[in-house]
Amino acid sequence: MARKPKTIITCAVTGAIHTPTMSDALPYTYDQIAEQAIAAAEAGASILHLHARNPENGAPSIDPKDFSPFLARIKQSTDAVVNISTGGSLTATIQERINPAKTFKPEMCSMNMGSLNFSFHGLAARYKEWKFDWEKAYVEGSEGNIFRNTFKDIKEASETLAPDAIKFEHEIYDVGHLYNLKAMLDQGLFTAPIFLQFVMGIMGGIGADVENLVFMKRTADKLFGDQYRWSVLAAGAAQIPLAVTASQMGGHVRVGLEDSLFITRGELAESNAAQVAKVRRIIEEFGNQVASPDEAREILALKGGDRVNF
Ligand code: KMH
Ligand code: ZN
Repeated sequence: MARKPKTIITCAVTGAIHTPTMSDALPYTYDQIAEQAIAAAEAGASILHLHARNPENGAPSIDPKDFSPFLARIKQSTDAVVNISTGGSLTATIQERINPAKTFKPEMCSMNMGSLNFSFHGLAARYKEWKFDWEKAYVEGSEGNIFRNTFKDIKEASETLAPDAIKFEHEIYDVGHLYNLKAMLDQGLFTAPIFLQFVMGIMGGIGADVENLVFMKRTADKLFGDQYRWSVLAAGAAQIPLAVTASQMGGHVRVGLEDSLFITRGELAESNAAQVAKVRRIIEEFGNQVASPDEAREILALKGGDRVNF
């Protein structure tokens, strides 16, 4: 019998959705981001999806100077693949958003495959007191946000980053984004194997349930045949259940405090590593093996950790 392919765990360490008030575990200083990323890698994450934050107040940052300190530490302490977000702001231009990836030339970066309403304003009602001034308006203001990723934006991003051989984590928030990706793949903008991240449960995107996942996967099979690898991230309480389902369907998984602050329904996770350890334990109990960073490099055809600029 053929061996089951290994499962890649990505850990998205801090993101730009949650705010410091929502969990004491959410890392935002350079040291906290580095320490939690390294611990997540030690727990079994072979890819680290990284955003930066202002180290004083935890506000999301896309300034390369807020990436440098933790990138250097992560590189010294782990062999994990670094994936830098190009979606760290719902209001900045595409050139501003890709600046960190252009600067540091990581092995991977995110690539958001369509424009959508992207809102988490519903979280605001849960908190009466906020740790920092910016948080309440930021969370409430997402009700009016359009996350802009036009065809032109995506083309500009991929053409700017192409000379650096960065593999994209294509963020697919709904089924139409698969068709966007297909059209752009056919134009020669991306290199196979492409890596799809099915993003489920964001307000503005597809809901997080198994039927939707099967539909997305079937559509991807139809469009991309054997030219793609895939993973699932589900927001909030669906995170670990849908990750386990994905792993049983032959997909890879993404966890991390970027997309869910919880370890189980109603209980905050104490760290990113705790979520990685939990999903790893379950998927191994169900018969899968977790990919090492070098195995992830092979599965996704990455350029190698020695060809980055940090
Ligand atoms: N937090 C995800 C829902 C990006 O960084 O480019 C979206 C995301 C986008 O990870
Ligand atoms: Zn992200």
